[in-house]
Amino acid sequence: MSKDLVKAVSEIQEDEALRLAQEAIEKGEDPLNILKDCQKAMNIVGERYESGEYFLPELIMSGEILQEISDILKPAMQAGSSGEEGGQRGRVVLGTVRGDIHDIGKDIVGFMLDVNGFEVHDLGVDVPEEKFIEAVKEVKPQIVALSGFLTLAYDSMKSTVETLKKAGLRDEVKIMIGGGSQIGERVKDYIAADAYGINAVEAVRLAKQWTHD
Ligand code: B12
Repeated sequence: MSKDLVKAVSEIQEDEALRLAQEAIEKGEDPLNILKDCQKAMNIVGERYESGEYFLPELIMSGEILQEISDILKPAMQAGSSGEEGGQRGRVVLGTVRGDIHDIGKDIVGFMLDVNGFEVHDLGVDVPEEKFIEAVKEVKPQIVALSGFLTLAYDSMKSTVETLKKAGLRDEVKIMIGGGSQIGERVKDYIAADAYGINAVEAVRLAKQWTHD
């Protein structure tokens, strides 16, 4: 779709990126398509960071731009949602796992679940295993959603699932994982989660599938 938006975000042109996102929303573009462009741009930023062309400041700035774009997109995402409110569909405990502080993707997942009728308990970032256990005991969710972008997050996800198992809570919940682009069937099996989701739309689809009567 918008090559311009991909270029503006990936080249860290904040004003231009925000202007293009706003313009696209005003033209009635699907916010999820705009998010896809942002994902492409973030992959480019990631590649440039890996190759040494970009450094930490660019990574930070790109994150800030994306945060601002997702704020622009939220009203339109809400308008396109099921309209259910108040956690009628079920409860979700969500968090970015221990050692990982990436939260933009997690926040979009939390927002989308919320506007689709789920009660979302967001534990934040760098969440230790014990905090997930406490929340599961307290909230009694049907679903635990683990987010992580770093490769090392997979081990934290695995030990979170193991800790739930030890606490006798594993069979009380369905567990979904998501975040980094490498997440797939193999990672899901390694972690012993129930499913992985590539994006927030998939997170909502899985959550609905697991909670419908
Ligand atoms: C922005 C960014 C940052 C920002 C994060 C800001 C923030 N508030 O989140 C900052 C600058 C803080 C950062 C820090 C670091 N980062 Co960083 N970062 C990125 C970058 C460029 C974009 C990530 C992002 O936000 N994408 C935008 C989201 C919205 O897009 P999305 O992934 O499509 O989102 C969907 C899915 O994630 C999914 N989803 C997310 N969670 C969940 C959960 C469930 C249950 C489900 C179903 C779905 C789901 O739904 C989302 C919405 O549709 C990526 C590169 C990349 N290609 O992703 C690197 C990247 C993830 N970072 C990387 C690295 C190395 C780091 C640092 C170690 C750098 C450093 N030397 O300090 C630190 C780590 C700090 C830590 N302990 O976590 C590497 C990781 C490499 C690896 N394999 O481990 C990457 C891949 C860059 C690279 N190619 O080298 N980073």
